[in-house]
Amino acid sequence: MIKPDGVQTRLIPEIINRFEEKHFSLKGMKLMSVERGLAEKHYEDLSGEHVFRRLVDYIVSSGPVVAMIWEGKNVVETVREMIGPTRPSDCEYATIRGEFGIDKIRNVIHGSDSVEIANKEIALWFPEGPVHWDKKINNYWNKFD
Ligand code: IDP
Ligand code: MG
Repeated sequence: MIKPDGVQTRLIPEIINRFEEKHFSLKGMKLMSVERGLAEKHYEDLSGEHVFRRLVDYIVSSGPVVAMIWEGKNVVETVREMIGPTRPSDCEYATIRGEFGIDKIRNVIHGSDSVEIANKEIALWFPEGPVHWDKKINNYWNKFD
């Protein structure tokens, strides 16, 4: 999920490009304002932490986010590596947060921790489900030449 600061600083194409260059496949994407209930559910593991209220306020009131579903080999682990650690100043430069993150709250992007959590987050953010590509498209897309 590209966080509000990532959208505000015009990083949508940069981030999509990085994942497409890794040959991951986009299976869902939407620009959306986040309702408080959704933000609270998304970050419920942090509900006991001091940062929870600030984080939820940030997500619901700082502009839209881009929710995405990406598929590919080791996608969850690789995307976490491409994003970098939570605090941008702890990141290697060549990571998304290392290059573009401002601080711990405004750290550009959320990535799921594990495949299990990714599936839960997909159900939460995309109740309509991912886009299913018809495999035949790969054979037919150029028949209109
Ligand atoms: P992650 O996004 O690197 O997985 P989590 O520990 O899951 O980090 O925390 C979720 C988000 O909550 C972080 O991306 C960050 O924006 C925010 N956050 C976590 N801990 C702090 C903190 O101590 N100060 C400010 N923001 C925090
Ligand atoms: Mg996390």
